Amino acid sequence: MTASTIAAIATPPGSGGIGIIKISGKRSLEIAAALFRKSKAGGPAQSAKNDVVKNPGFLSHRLYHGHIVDPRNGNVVDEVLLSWMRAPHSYTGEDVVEINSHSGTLLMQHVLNLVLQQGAELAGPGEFSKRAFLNGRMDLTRAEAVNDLICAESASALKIAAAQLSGKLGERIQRMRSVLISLLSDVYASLDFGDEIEGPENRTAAAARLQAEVLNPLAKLVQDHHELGYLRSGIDIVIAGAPNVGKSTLMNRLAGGDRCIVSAQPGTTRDVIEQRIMIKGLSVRLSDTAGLHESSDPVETIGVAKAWQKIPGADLVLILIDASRELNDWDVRLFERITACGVRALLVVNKIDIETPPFRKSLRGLENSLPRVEISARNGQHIELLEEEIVGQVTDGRIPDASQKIVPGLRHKHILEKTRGACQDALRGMQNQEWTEIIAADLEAALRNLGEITGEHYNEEAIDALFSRFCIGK
Ligand SMILES: Nc1nc2c(ncn2[C@@H]2O[C@H](COP(=O)(O)OP(=O)(O)OP(=O)(O)O)[C@@H](O)[C@H]2O)c(=O)[nH]1
Ligand SMILES: [Mg+2]
Repeated sequence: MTASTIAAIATPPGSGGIGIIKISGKRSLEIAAALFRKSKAGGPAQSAKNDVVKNPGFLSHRLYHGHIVDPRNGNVVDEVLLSWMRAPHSYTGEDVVEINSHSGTLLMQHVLNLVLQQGAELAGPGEFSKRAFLNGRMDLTRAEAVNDLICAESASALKIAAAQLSGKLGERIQRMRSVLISLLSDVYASLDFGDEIEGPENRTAAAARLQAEVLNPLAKLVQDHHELGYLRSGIDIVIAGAPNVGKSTLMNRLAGGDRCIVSAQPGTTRDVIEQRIMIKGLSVRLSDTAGLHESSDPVETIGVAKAWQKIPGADLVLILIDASRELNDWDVRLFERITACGVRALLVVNKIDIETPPFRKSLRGLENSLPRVEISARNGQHIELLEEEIVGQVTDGRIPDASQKIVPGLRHKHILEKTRGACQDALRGMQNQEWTEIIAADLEAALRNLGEITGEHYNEEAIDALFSRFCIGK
């Protein structure tokens, strides 16, 4: 357990009914008690057990009404509710005090300052969660899930975080670890006792077990990261095309608002405009971009460059073309250049309400090289079809129930792949009758790697980096 006592404002800044100042560490109750004047004089009822003996006047996990008083002048600062959660039965596993004050930026800062003046240190981002992890209150996957819950931007992201917080990913990892431990103990035994354990049939059985109980589940987790990652973080869709084809009109239509300027003048949009929207339950970051063409205007040129930067990283690009005019060489070159980026793309034929007869002939086969939807962004025709096609491109047509899913994040995926490499080496060793020591080393590496996901094995820098992405007060 860490020696210092830390404190921070745990609720978001701004005015509101209640704000919470959280203190964690050995001195938390002593510090809070120095600032708190309880409403009713005297201690709690006789039922008080150890808590009262150790900390006169306070029972763990109870709420106390009273006032925060500035000890330097006796002035009342706020009327509050105070709770004390005795170690180890708290979020961090340490003594924790929470002061529920009224929420105002200055007021809470004042209360926090008083707490710091009593000797608490200001908590860094994620420091409460880091202590919870270091004190064994939760493994790394669950600590990460707490942050995911806070940052979730869609219902599916919330469900995945909740499943991870309940320990689903951690349990899956632990199951594979225990298989590796069991395989390793057989390998060690064969080192001690020689051939009778290490015979070829035992190696075949060990290889089969490694494949079925570790390598296959590892592959499935990596696959789910790729295929279901959109449930966690949503997808990036970029609307791209020549000037004036109706990109901003489509953005406004899909977002159901008036976010982007639309005008008959080409070159209206000059920057990337992002908006988070939901399409049939799918969380989407939608980007409208500047019309792609060669411009002499320096501002427009920057906008076009930004659009090109955005395209390769998209999960899906909607390539818009305009049915009210013939396609020209530039349109075709644009189409080819976008598809050459290797991104998933959809051809969206816009303005079908004013389609011109020569348009079809000018398509030159483009219409068959990508999935295609024909719409009128202005009057909303076939927008529903477009939305279905978008969802179909990312999923197999149906968004699965995220509460049943384990979807590893990016950090997990990297470690899972590393583990897979080590397991494949061990498997090859078993199949090729390699030295037992070499197989043992590969299995040990795999075990260590998996331990990085749950936090059994960690290096301090990586842990600091991970928790520093959390918010202050969590
Ligand atoms: N008739 C018709 N007009 C449309 C449709 N979509 C867009 N327009 C019109 O086309 C013009 C250009 O629309 P924008 O949405 O500004 O086009 P853009 O691709 O964003 O243009 P830039 O930002 O200049 O590249 C506007 O006058 C729109 O009203 C459509 O489906 N049908
Ligand atoms: Mg525009």
